[in-house]
Amino acid sequence: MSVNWTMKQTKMLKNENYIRKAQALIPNLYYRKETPVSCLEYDGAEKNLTVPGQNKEKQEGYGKGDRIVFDFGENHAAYFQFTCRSVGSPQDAPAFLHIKFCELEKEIWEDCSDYNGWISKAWLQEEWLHIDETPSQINMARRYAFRYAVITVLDTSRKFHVIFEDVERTAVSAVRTEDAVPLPTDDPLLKQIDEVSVRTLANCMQTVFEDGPKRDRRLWLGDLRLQALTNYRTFQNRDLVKRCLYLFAGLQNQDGMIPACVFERPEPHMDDTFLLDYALFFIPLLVEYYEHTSDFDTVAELAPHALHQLELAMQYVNSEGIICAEGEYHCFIDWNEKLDKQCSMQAVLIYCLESARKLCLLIRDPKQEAVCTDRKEQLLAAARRTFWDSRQQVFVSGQARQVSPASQVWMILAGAVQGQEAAELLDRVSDCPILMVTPYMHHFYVQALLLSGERQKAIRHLKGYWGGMIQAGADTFWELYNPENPEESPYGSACINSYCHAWSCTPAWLLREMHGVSNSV
Ligand code: RAM
Repeated sequence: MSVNWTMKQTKMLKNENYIRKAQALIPNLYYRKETPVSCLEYDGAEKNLTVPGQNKEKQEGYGKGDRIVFDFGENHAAYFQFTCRSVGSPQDAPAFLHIKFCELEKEIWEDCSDYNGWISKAWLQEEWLHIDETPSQINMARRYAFRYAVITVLDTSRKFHVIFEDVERTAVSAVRTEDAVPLPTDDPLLKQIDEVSVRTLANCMQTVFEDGPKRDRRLWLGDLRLQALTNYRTFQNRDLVKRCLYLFAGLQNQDGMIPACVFERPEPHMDDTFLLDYALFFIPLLVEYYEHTSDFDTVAELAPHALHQLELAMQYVNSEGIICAEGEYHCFIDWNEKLDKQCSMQAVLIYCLESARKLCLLIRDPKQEAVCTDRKEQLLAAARRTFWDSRQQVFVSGQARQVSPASQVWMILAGAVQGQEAAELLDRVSDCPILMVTPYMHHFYVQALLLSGERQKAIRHLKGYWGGMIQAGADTFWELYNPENPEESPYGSACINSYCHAWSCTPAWLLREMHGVSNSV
């Protein structure tokens, strides 16, 4: 599979006033020096890390083919630095090193040299270094996401070997995990899931809410919404959300559509990627921002842009009341390539019409509010007519009338079915082969369970799915997790997957909500 969401001939309309407001909110970052909790060796053949002999580390040093793993104990967005010294005869050649940064232990053994997926291999976290003089203090310029730094000595010479000293990393984030509002639970697994969620979010909070510190390291709208919601309950950093709101509102295409993602540097600019569901999520994002901050001025200023996303989407609603933007705009929903998204997209539109209705109430526009209510009813009725399969008692999607959990989840979130009926609907697709593969989609599944009154099942799912990642070695949650296929990747290889991905941080929000932790900022 290869995905192309690029829109040709896109012009950027930049609102300098909004961008100025966004730039005034660039946060100061926290930097923390950390040293490895252990230094280990392995020979490459065996997946076995061993403690190096005292001699080797200090006197003999490391030569061609040696590999050393510095384990920092936890995955973090960080800069890496060390001193390289030589031992033996005078250094008569450069020391040649390969350095690889791994979020998970399994990546230490992974050979990604033949990676040929559709996302750039430049995201692979590795560097080749020539060190001409020793001792040399090496400060690696790029920021990485890693728990393990793996140094392979590609060559020294017959005359000298190298040793590594003062190995440390400088972890960086806009927040400190210790400042997160605590979760009052005695359940050890939920505590652990929460800790990992909070760490995941903290790593993704940089000068914007990044999707992942390994990749793509930028602000995506769908990810932002879930991060913002989790942030209100944990770090309560209102300004970072506000900054991101202004970045999106300040960078639109010629039709006023908000892009799926934006870049910060060298100057804020938009990507020419547009996703209809993401653009629509600007509406609930803004309403939720108000609900958690009471910042009316920002909401009033940005509301017209939010409501405009609705107008853009409504253009694609056909005479039967069904959204058909295919060929014009894509929508995301989940990374399962087999998923038919038509039904989910209709539900997202209905869901966002409800948010738009709330927004109109907030800005005291009763006329618009009534329009939203009418449209919502029409689209709901059309959805029931078109997608409800009364024989199977499920929502189906597309020409092939595909049954998927995603379609049911989104229809429940859109309010098409409620209570016991919704709970039974979710039960009916529990064995469906069209799996949800991202924590992003699993999050909405948990929300649908909660909305259907299935609290116990929601907790069970949190424990099973997010707990499953922990069992598989996660200390931050992943971009993608399919328990049935651990190597699943939308990009052609798991080498490029991100193992600290913000949209998977939501248990920290859901659990606080379930435990009644307040949400004011
Ligand atoms: C991925 C990003 C991001 C997601 C988009 C749709 O490449 O990492 O998390 O929002 O795709």
